[in-house]
Amino acid sequence: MIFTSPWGPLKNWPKRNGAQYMVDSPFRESLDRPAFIDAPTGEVITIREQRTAIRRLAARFQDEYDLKKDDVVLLFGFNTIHTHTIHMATLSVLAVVSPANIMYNASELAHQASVVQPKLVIAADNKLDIAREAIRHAKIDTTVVSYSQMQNEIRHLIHNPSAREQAPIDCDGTTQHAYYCFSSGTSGLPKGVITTHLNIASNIGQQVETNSGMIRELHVFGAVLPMSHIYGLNSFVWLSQYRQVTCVVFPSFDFEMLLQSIVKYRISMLALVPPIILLFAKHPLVAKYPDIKKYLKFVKSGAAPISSSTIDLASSRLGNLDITQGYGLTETSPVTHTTGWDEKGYDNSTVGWLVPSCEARLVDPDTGKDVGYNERGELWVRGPNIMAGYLKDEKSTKNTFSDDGEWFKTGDVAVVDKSGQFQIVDRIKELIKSKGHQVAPAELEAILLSHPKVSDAAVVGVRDEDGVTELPRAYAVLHADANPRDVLSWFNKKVSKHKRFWGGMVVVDAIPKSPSGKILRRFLRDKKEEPKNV
Ligand code: 4UV
Repeated sequence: MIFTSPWGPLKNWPKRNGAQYMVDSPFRESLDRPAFIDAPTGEVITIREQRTAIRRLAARFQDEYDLKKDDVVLLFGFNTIHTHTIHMATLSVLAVVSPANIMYNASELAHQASVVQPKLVIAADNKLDIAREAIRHAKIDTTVVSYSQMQNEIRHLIHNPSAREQAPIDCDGTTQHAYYCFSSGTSGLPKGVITTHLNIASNIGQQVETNSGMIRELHVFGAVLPMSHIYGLNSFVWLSQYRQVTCVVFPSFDFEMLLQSIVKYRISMLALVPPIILLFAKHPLVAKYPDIKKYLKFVKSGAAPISSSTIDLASSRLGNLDITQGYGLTETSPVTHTTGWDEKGYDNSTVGWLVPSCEARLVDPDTGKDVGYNERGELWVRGPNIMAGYLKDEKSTKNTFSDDGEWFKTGDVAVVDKSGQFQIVDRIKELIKSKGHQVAPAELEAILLSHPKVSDAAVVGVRDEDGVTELPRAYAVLHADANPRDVLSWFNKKVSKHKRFWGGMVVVDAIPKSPSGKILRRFLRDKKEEPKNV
């Protein structure tokens, strides 16, 4: 049974350069409106300045950095008011943006760099050492520049009328690569997701054509989430600018600065992840800023499951504003489900309806047969926003699509009710979501197993006390003379902070496996007794 969007098909399939799609936005706010404001300093770039900067930076990328079609720019930075300019200038010249998680250490970044082979790396000033070490590890010959240098170049270009300008080069957006974000998909190590110009631009259209409250009103967006992850990338780099709303940028997460900034900049729309919604629900600081209720109108939660009770609690503390859920994956560019144009009948325990031109099936993973309304099945989707595949990884690409190549298998289990609203009820893939960040168990297991005193290991996600995030937990079989604490501190030095075993490390005699040798993750995840942590 194929489920379809209540909004029908997408009216406009943007098949050209995505940077041109942005310029052609039908929204016509004043060009003097701030496009981005830096929350800590108040620095502004207007829509007009940004448009000029994109054309001039595109030319500079060609002339000074020799960027050509299909070259890759690896971005290893915090959110800035110029991130959008860098993305659009790169896409304008048909080069590809590969954004990396700013929390990565050198070996994690080296993995991404060795897959995408960047021609240019732009790294945050305090991350240049990590970027250079990663490039050495990956044995790549590339140019590394700092964000402050790039930002100074952009500021200079805005005020240099003699600078050459390059408009977005026309291309076939259905095949031209735009992004390589990294996702572990259903299993294994993080892989480069090929997002085409059509994928990302159509996903903006798919949201705009639902005309949800988020888009209908002229909001001020708060960009708290990293623009290096598909959720922040889509919401702030793309949707906010297509809608021509002002976007207030937070280089890193600081809850009090967020609360202050909601009042200072009159932020009305926030796209968040469940642990931040929980702060709004429970943190005492919220009471210190009663005016946030005046400004905040719309909050979205996505990237991980959240309970209705947490949503309701946060909503009531914020003057009963709308908190809705969105759902998506890096591989789906990302939004496949959202709320409606007036949110009538919307149930906040669901992720809403399919977006235009996105179709779904629910398939019983055991029998391979489709299920109907109110039955659990793995969510399969298709539409213009589904990735072209994993970069240089045909096997993983093949495994993640149905045998006929038509349907993308999300690895999530969903239920749909008669109104067409989907609820995400389980995850059958290995992936752990820790505070909205992806953690790939296979990656952590491989690191643990490289310790000479670890003979077997499995990593699963466990829920934290508040139930708003998962934490990685290891089960390890150790040699008799191993000291578990030493193993753990050795491991912690090898991974970025969000991948540490915050859910503990449990020493066991054996890892439960299927006859074919697959780790029985569900058995470990469902273990009820509290294990003895190291
Ligand atoms: O690949 P990824 O890290 O991608 C994301 C994207 C989340 C977005 C993006 C845009 C939105 O507008 C939005 O509302 C949400 O997280 O991880 C994909 C996996 O995260 C889980 C699910 O297991 C996906 O396969 N996930 C994402 N959203 C939800 C979720 C949700 N609302 N409820 C439950 N799980």
